[in-house]
Amino acid sequence: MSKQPRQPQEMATDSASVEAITKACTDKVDIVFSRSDSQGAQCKFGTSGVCCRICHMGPCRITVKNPRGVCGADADTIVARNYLREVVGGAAAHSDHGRHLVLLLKRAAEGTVPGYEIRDEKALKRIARQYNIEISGRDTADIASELADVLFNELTEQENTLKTLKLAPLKEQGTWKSEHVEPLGVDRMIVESMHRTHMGVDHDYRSLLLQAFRTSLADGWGGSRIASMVSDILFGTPSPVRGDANLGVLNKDTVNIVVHGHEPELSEMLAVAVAAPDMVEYAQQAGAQGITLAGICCTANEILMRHGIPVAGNFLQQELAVVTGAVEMMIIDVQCCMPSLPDVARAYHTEIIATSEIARTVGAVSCEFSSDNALESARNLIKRAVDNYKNRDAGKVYVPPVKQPLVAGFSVDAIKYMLGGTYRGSFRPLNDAIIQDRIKGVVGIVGCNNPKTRLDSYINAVTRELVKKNVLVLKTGCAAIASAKEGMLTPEAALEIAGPGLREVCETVGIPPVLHMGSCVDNSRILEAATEVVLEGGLGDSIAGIPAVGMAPEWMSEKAVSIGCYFVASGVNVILGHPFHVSGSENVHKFLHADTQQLFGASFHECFDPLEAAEKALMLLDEKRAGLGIDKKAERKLYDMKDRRELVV
Ligand code: SF4
Ligand code: MSK
Repeated sequence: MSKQPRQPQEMATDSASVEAITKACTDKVDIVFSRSDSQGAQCKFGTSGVCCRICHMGPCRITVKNPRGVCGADADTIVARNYLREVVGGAAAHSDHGRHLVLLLKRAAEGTVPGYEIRDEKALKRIARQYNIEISGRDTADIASELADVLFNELTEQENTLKTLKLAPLKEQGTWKSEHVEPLGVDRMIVESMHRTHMGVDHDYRSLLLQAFRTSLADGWGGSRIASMVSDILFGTPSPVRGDANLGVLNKDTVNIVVHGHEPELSEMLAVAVAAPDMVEYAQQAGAQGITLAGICCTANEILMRHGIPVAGNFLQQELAVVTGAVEMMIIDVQCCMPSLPDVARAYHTEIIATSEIARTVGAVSCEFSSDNALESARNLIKRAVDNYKNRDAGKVYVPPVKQPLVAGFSVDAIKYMLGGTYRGSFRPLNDAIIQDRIKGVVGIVGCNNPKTRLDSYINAVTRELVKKNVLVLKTGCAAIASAKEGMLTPEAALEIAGPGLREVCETVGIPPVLHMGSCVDNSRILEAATEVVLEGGLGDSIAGIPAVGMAPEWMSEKAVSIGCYFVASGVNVILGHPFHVSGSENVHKFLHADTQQLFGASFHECFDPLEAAEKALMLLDEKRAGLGIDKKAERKLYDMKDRRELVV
């Protein structure tokens, strides 16, 4: 049974998306929102997690009448197994992304990939030191090569725990050891989890769920952290940069190229190549005013943070960018690229180019990208896009004139610098502001869009509410783009609604109250920031103790499940805007939403309304503040000489 189709205004919040959805209807193009509506009510066995198709005695579905599958597995086992496999999918995606970057680092160090180099030597040395790599008297390539070997080993290590875990506070490291969730090499964890979920292996839901947290730690403190670190070394550590966001960044008078996906390897080269005078001239000869390069999803975040390249939109806007009729080429690589793109593109002149050897899409042109001749590949793609300009049908072009300015690029290094200055970069002002209750705490709002929710509505409502209540908000992924489109990433706009304490701090140090920290793998930067807060002192000795909350309002991907798990395992409570597929097992639900408090000091929480979520986040922050004894306003006491003598120092 189909759901009642929604009107465009019920599908999206921003006017650019509403206009583009309306255009898609006029152009008779099937897009994600219409497909979601026509899917109808979703299968209850799937949404509750009790459908098992792990072996061919099944598929089996658990019901009150049939509480066990053919092999005897009950709902607890089946739900936990399915959940662990979701974490595996997410951890694998992030970590394979990290692997490609480490391979590139190794080849850059060897000098075999022209165009790629170590752009951030300072980051290389800082990170090498963290792994006890000798740096004095050695040249950059030598250090980079050894670091690449160490990081390869983090992926493949068979017997020892990840070295990268050492970047976490000691208390968290101790927790992971005592709860037996310290991960070994990332690949080993992923393979072991697949083995444990094979028919007839691990049947204890607790054991399966602990393995889910262990695998997720291999992602957050392993694969993802490695991806962020190596990106910084190769492409530069992000620092605040201005940009624009929403479909209006596409220019009807230029050739438009949109990059979409996750890996920055090619998009970095495109960012360089697109500015070359001969490329611009080539476009002008074709009758265009120039070339516009823009991004979608996390590729957008990567090149925004390092080059200020504009963002055309987040996850649910990928098809809408094509629907403008003004895109000559969309270049896709891995993760979050919808297989529908070539179908949508057929209604216009857009070429969909798939560049990853592991990600083919029927109907897309496969142009495998090789880092051996990256700049040349990038230039060839740009020329191809320009050549396609003549095929544009002016009658089908409509670019909604909507975009918002933004500031992005808040790596931990950049935040430290903004807070403490060049010579004494530190988190001290932030810690002090939290202790003095000018800032209530920090909330990381991350993750995707999901057509079940009106695009960006939950993300933006909860962000506004938290900023009003003096909460500093850290953002990544498509949630960051949602704020960008709403104008909440400009210091001016957001400060207007910020609570007085937060506003005072932000104005003093010159940061906006909503900080764009990067792409999906950059959620590891949020953990890095939390670690800095702990190391700075005055707020306890563990991430689990600090007033910090994670939130995934409109999430959809397996990566979000893994991210949620490594946040919880790192001591950060996580609020979900819609539930996991685990309601078919009370035990699994309870383990994830309550029992982990005993293990990690944090758990998952479900809030389906954004204002309720904001309230819950404030309550969780207050609980942590009470745990630290900073919940009461310190009374100011004037000491006389007698008091001073009695002070024990
Ligand atoms: Fe059914 Fe067990 Fe096979 Fe799953 S593993 S499909 S529950 S028989
Ligand atoms: S792109 S995983 S939709 S955040 Fe990283 Fe956006 Fe989610 Fe993909």
